[in-house]
This record gives sequence, structure tokens and C-alpha cells, in this order.
Amino acid sequence: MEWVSSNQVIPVITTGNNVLFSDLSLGKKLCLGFCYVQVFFFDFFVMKFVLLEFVVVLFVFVVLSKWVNGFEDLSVNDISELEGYGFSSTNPPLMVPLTLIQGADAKGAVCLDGSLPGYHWHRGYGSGANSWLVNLEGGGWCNNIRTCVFRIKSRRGSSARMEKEIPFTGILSNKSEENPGFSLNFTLILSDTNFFNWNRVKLRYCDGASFTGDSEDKAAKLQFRGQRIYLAGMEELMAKGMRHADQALLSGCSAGGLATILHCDEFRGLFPSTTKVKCLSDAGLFLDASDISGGRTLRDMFGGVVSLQVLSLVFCNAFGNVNSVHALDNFVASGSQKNLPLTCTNHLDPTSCFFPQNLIANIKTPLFLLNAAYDSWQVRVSLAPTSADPRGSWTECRNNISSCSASQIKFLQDFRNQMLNATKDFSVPEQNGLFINSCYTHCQSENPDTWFSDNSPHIHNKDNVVMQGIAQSVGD
Ligand SMILES: *[C@@H]1O[C@H](CO)[C@@H](O)[C@H](O)[C@H]1NC(C)=O
Ligand SMILES: *[C@@H]1O[C@H](CO)[C@@H](O)[C@H](O)[C@H]1NC(C)=O
Ligand SMILES: *[C@@H]1O[C@H](CO)[C@@H](O)[C@H](O)[C@H]1NC(C)=O
Ligand SMILES: CC(=O)N[C@H]1CO[C@H](CO)[C@@H](O)[C@@H]1O
Repeated sequence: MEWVSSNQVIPVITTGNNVLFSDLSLGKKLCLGFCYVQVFFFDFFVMKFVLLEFVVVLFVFVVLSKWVNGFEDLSVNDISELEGYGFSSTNPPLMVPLTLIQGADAKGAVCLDGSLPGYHWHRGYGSGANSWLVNLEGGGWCNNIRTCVFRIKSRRGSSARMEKEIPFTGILSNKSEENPGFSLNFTLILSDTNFFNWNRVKLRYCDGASFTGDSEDKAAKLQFRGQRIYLAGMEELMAKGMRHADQALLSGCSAGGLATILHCDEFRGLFPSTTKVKCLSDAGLFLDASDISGGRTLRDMFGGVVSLQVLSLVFCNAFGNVNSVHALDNFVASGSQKNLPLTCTNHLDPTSCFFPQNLIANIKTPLFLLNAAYDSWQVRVSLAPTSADPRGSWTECRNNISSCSASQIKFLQDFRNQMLNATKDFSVPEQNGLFINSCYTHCQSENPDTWFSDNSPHIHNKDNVVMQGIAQSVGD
């Protein structure tokens, strides 16, 4: 298939060169790159000829490496943290019950505390009956015994603590107006892919290592079984009908976005070649970057995750031809970590192989990366953590990005350049897609305000409508 090709450049409204802050005031403190997230992602997924008319607001995006270099940048003064389950009270979300995977414990697929893993599934119907969207839940990592023991007391480490039902919003919503795949008063000649009527699944995250570990610490009574949880979940879904899928999408945000990258080819391997399979990683592009004191905060953290959960051989490859309905049995029978190709660990240390920048160019399955260039989680936790800022000179900037000094902005822009650099090779193959906007946010596909906000004033503001045709030719 083809992504938008280089001569189909979509105009980007900017205020100048690499401007992090814009004086343009938005009606709402929302970073309105979002509508485009959906448009471009859908384009990526559907592979159809697309004609769209869209509203131009502040946005920035990157589609192909060919024009990464010509990419201009700007941002709005938005510090809202877009995590969690946001929804408006006038429009109650769909609540979907938790299902525990019975029998998973017999195969060693358990949460940190040994409890059964679980998932939420809302069945698809109509044209979406044989389409599957599998979302891997995110929520940080634990990188030592203390933090993993701590997680057991939360839904992140034990299904006993998980909500019995959760709202399905954004990309998981079943409301066509919230999750149109496309829509609205954007005139789109589109097709059949509206996620709202797909089978939509959220696999709960309770292993602390992006669904990749396979070990245990008996003394601390900790199970590190993320890889088995992932496989147990896939087996279960296959048995529930996913084996008949015409199209399947693996997605996830944050630690789940990283898990999506780590499992993308493996997910592809579950299906016959006739099934259309793609991956969407939202806010999963965690960079191996220096923090403000020159340290490597995130590398240190990932190093702990990797060494604690013994990930080195498991996650660095997609162990391709997994027989789908027996994926977990095969994995266990193979001795868990043996007989796996070492596409990453053969030339890099295990911790490096936990960083997407060292993996994405080698992923064979079409992958779409959605990330904020100024990822708010990475700024707060990886780049300017309090531990690297003893004198608190970043406190204000960290909490309110419009309070950053010129040198702090420079530091953030440098980070953004590293992010673009990290995606250079990845963005060459036309099967891949990329949307890097300059919002200060983290996770954009599940929150209804970001995935598709129909109360955004700009969407209805006809004065701002700009016609733009994007002709996308299609076909493998
Ligand atoms: C969403 O799903 C719920 C529960 O299955 C159902 O009651 C509701 O009508 C659905 N909404 C739409 C718009 O299909
Ligand atoms: C952020 O800082 C700007 C400028 O310093 C200020 O105008 C704005 O009110 C602050 N926003 C918040 C939420 O504190
Ligand atoms: C850009 O990425 C390459 C690897 O793709 C790396 O070797 C190089 O150091 C990076 N440059 C910068 C300025 O980050
Ligand atoms: C969601 C939305 O804005 N829908 C509008 C699209 O345009 C039609 C007619 O122009 C309106 O009736 C809808 O309300």
C-alpha cells in the first residue's frame, strides 16, 4: 500500500521556523492536531482513495521522511494531561465488563501477584463483525522489586484490583460520531473501516514490563509473565473468533504503545497472510535521550525493567510463525526464551532493545506511530525529572510549558529533533505511517477529546475551512 506520497504535501500552517509556542490563540486549550491524527491514521489503515476537506487549525505532522526535513513545528499552550478515562457526563461512555482468562494460571500466564490476567471485549457487528482492534493497556513499568511489589496493590499488578468494568472511549468507543474512523463534516469518501463496530478489546496490563517478561522472583512472590499474558490473551481472542478476522489492528498507548511495537510482528504472525494486519503505537516512542543533567534517566529505568524481568531474548524478536490457537503452549514448550531469532539482541545490548528507536526500522508489519514531539510524560519523567533537577529550575516549565525559558525551549526542541531523527529510517518504507505533532501531551487515541473532539469550536468554524484534496493511490 501507499501512504501519502511526497508530492502530496499537505500545507501546514505555521508561524515560523520551529516555533514551539504560538501566539495564535485557540478557542479552547486543546491541541488541535487531533482531528488529523484520526484522518491520517485512517488513511493509513484503509488504503483507499481518499478525498477530504478539512479544517486547518494548528497542527504539524510528518508523513514521510522525504519531508521530515521540511517539517515546521509549533505548539499551543496546552498542559492538560490527557491520561485516564476522560468523558463528558452528558454523554455517558460505553462500559465494558472485565473477563478473566480462566485457566491462564495453569500455563503460568499471571499478573505480578499470580492472579489471572483479564481483558474487556465489546463485540463487533455488521461490517465490523470480522474486524478486530486489540488494545494493549499502558501504565508505566516497574523496574525493581520495590516498585513491582508496590504495583501489586494496584490494578497494574493484580486483577483482584482491576475495575470490573471500564469505559471504552476514543478509538475504543462504539459511538460512530466519536469513533468514525472518519467523518463528520469532513467530506470523506471512504469506506468500510469505522472502528466503532469492530470487535474492540482492551487487554489489561498487570506485568509491569510492557507484556514482555518471562521470569519470576520466588522470594518476593513476584511473577513476571507479560509475554505469557500477551499470548494467553491472543489465544483467548482467537478462540472467540479473532481467527476469522479479515482485518486486525494492534494498538496501545504509552507502555502499551511500546508493547505494540514490541509485539507488532508477532501479532502479524497469528494470522494467515490474507488477513490485513497493522499496528498503531500511540505515545510509545520512548527515546533513549539525555536528561537535563546529562544523565540517562529513562535508560536507567528500562535497564532495571529488562534485568528484572529477563526480557532480553523474548521481546527483541517477533517469533513469527506462532500457531495462533496454541501460541502460549508453543512458547512454553519451546523453553520460553530459546529458539528465538535475535534480530535486535544480536547487535545491541538488551536495554537498547527495549527502545523503539532500535526496533522500528526492522518491523515488517505496517506500523503507524502517533506521538507528540514534546511528549509530556517524557518531558516530566525522562528529560526533566525532579531527580535531575535538584534546584528546581525546571519546576515551572515542567508544570506549565508556557513558562519555559528560552534555553529550556531549546532543550525541548532538541529532543523533538532527536525524535524525528529516530524515525528517519522507519519512515522510508511506504507501508509505515507517522504522525508527530507538536502538542504537549501523552496518549491521543483513547481520550475522546483528543481522538475526536466534536465540540472543538474549530471543527464547526466554516470560516476556517480550507479545502484540500489528498489523493492517495492505493494498492500493494
Ligand atoms: C454501544 O453499546 C451499548 C452496549 O452494547 C449499546 O447499548 C449502545 O446502544 C451502543 N451504542 C451505539 C451507538 O451503538
Ligand atoms: C502558564 O503560564 C502562562 C505564562 O506564564 C500563564 O499565562 C498561564 O496562566 C499558566 N497556565 C497555568 C495553567 O498555570
Ligand atoms: C540520528 O540517528 C542516528 C541513528 O539512526 C544516530 O546514529 C545519530 O547519532 C542520530 N543523530 C542525532 C543528532 O541524534
Ligand atoms: C458533528 C457535526 O458537526 N455534524 C454536522 C455536520 O453538518 C450537518 C449539516 O451541515 C449538521 O447538521 C451536523 O450537525
